Amino acid sequence: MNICEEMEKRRTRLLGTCTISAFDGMVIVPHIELFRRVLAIGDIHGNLERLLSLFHRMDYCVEDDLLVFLGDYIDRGEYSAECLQYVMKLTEKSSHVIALTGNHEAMMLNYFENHSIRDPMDETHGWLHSGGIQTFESLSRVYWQDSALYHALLSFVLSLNHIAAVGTEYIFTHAGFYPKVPYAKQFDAMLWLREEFYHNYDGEKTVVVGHTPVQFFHKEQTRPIRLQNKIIDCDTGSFLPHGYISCVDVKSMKCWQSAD
Ligand SMILES: [Mn+2]
Repeated sequence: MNICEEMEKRRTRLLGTCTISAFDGMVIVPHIELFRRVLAIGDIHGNLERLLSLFHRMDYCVEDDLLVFLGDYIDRGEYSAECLQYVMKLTEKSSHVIALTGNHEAMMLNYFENHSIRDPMDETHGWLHSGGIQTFESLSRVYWQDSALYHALLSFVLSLNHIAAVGTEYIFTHAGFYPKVPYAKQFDAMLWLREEFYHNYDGEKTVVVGHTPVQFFHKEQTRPIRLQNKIIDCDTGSFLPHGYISCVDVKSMKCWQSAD
């Protein structure tokens, strides 16, 4: 069974209910009619100031909105632990908040499989060269001040989901996916795909992703973009000097962004 069939099979089972179900990293939201907006937030990368600025502007309502974070909360920016904590708190308050994993969270978990926050940084690990140094420093501040919070943040990262099927129309994942491949065979694809996915995706559903700053498509681009083959890219370069963190309502295609 390919991933689309797996998601549809699980959605069919939930049709009589409004329950949002998460199993083994796959989230199913059976209906979207009940939500005023279906919001996606692109990459954050430790930029707490831009994250707070976005929330100040987007008029978020925990009862009426479905909110999906597309991953990459950490790395490059100085406030990675604080950004993780902000997203974790929102998921604790409501089941209408879905947090997906990005490749940066996966790299961080890979680091901590063999290293401890109490040891000096292992400069040879690739994560630290992808912006992980800032995250390591931000997490070690938390560790020495509040080790319970540190462990909660790590558990939260371990609990992040890979993909969400929302209603009949939408799929959310960090980077992309192969519609014809089984779910369990494409964890790396969901974290890392870029051009191959943008060029070849021809599925029926709209796919909402982050991962590649829109500035990569056009240098002057600053708002989320919708490609011709039903891909919406919400990553607006939160770590770039003139970048933003963006939120898109995929129902109306309205967009809110952090301040300049
Ligand atoms: Mn990414």
